[in-house]
Amino acid sequence: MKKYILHSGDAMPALGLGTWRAGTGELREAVLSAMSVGYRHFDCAHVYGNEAEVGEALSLASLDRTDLWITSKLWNNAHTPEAVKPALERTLTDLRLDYLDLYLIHWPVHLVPHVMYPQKGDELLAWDAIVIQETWAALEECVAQGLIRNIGLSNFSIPKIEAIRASATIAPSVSQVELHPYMQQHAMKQYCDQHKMILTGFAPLGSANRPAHQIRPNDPNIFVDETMHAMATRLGITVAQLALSWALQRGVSVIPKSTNRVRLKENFLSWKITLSAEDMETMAQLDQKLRLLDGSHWMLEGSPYTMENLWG
Ligand code: NDP
Ligand code: 1BO
Repeated sequence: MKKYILHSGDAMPALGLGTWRAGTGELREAVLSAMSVGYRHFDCAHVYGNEAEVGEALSLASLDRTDLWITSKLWNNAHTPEAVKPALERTLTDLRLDYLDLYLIHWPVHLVPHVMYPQKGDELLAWDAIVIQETWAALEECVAQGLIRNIGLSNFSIPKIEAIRASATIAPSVSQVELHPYMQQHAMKQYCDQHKMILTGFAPLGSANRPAHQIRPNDPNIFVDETMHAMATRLGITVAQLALSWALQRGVSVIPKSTNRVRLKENFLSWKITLSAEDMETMAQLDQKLRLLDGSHWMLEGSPYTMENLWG
């Protein structure tokens, strides 16, 4: 498997398994299947509510810890500096690990402590209510204590990453953002290359299983895209493999979710596919700069978050 080298010198497998919205009871088997197929990178998060299932599967594997790459994410209700280490320890306990390879701040959104999913606007705190640089410093302290090897950001815009970099002792090593043929993230890729950060694309297949309230009637779907379908057929690969190999060939890390053994293997094999320059160019033409997961669920009535201040 192709690997990307982070600031620390650690090597992250380019393709990993996503775990969001994997059904209860099916993720343990999916992680075991994935490991048998060759996956070594797993993308987790406390808010997914299934880290214990991942941990159970990891504990059953006969792989060295150093052969695995485990990412998790700090949830939005634990951004105060004193909340960071307890949140990390909970994740480590659930995953049955001594350390994480990578820990990301999940969203640039603060929630009132103990609120997992806000139901009303006053359960969200304004962005300046917590100094995110202090959250970052608490993560750096966890690195110093050997609980995390690398730290990064998820759903952070370039100006928000810059604000962290300005005072960081340990620079962010990964930016995880939505990335698929309709949301290609060229500016973020250029920024990451400039700062030797790794860009990880979430929802690389278009997140068909995202919550219903996040699906708009006219949202495009890579699986019914005529251009992609024709190209995949000509190349003798699947549309999923086309989307994943296109991202990998751009130097992006991808974390497709599947709990189906056949699709797990199909996705994994994408790293062996090479597309021609012409096919890469055709894929580039599909960009719509379209967020399928646009964060509108943070914009409840009375919430301090807007599209402009979330993504700007
Ligand atoms: P994906 O783009 O990975 O799509 C997953 C969906 O595609 C599932 O319904 C899956 O079904 C289906 N699928 C998987 N492989 C194939 C295939 N080969 N052919 C057809 N269908 C397929 O969406 P996600 O939203 O899950 O994103 C991937 C991961 O990124 C998440 O699981 C999570 O780890 C991370 N993420 C991070 C976010 C963040 O805020 N940082 C936000 C969103 C995601 P099935 O399982 O049945 O195969
Ligand atoms: C709200 C959680 C999005 C998936 O990471």
